[in-house]
Amino acid sequence: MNGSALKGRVTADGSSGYPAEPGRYHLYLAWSCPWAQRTAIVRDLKGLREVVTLSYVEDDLGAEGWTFGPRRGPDPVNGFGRLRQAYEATVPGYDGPVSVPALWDRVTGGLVSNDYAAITVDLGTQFEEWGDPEVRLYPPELRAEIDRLNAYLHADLNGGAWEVAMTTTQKGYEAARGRVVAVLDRMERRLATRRFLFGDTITESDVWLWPTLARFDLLDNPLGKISERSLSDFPNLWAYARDLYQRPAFRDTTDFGTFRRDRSSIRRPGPARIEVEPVEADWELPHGRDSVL
Ligand SMILES: N[C@@H](CCC(=O)N[C@@H](CS)C(=O)NCC(=O)O)C(=O)O
Repeated sequence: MNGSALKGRVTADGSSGYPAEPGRYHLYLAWSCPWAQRTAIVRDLKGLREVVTLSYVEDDLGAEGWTFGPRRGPDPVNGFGRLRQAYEATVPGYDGPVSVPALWDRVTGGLVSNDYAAITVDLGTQFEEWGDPEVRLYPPELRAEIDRLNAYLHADLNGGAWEVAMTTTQKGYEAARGRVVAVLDRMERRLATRRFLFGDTITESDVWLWPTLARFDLLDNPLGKISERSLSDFPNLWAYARDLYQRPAFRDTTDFGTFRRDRSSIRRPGPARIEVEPVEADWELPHGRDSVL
């Protein structure tokens, strides 16, 4: 799952060759993809809807890879039929992985990056001239801690949930699901006394955690058979997840329908797994988190 081939960076001063500018960059995303969603959330939280455009590929990854089509609309920038064409326009003869998110540059006529971690940081920090300066997703004084927490979340929760589905041994299954549940328990405790992971404002870490929480009951848990507990069995985490969902940046970038589809064929056989069915939750319930600081 790892291995972003395109590593360009957008910078406020343009020193990287890709200066931050309004109307110049475009995000190619897929509704189902949690890493892609992170970039859409950051764009929205920073108030960059008018500055960086975005569009979505079709929901299903088919034999041709990601394609543009009737449900999610055409490619509004290049009119490509397949996302692969954007990669080929960037690197002639490109034969590596074609993934979302991918950031397109209208000026050079190629992709800047398909590295979701770099894209969220650049959107969150390099567009200050146009974005909302009050929104500090990656404040310098917290960067080391945010990076540490994000690495942990990514390995044990985001990637961990995937490992549970992919493991073929009983031992691997028990170990992998234990790691996922340990993250949920830890975050549950952390959020007892803090509204967001780093206190009273949303940071990059919340943007990393949330897409997996949003997919837990409908996708990751029924797919990997991770835990008998659903998200609502972690009361702080569940209220926190709703607190975020009830903001446009999270709500407008989420389509629960794309998480609901049956992906059980992906799961590897081998381990005897617990029974877990998809759970429909009410994301509109009041979250009651205003008093948590
Ligand atoms: N580029 C990222 C990956 C982002 C990613 O995994 N995107 C998935 C969707 S969530 C994708 O586009 N996969 C395409 C494929 O598997 O062919 C990485 O290197 O880790």
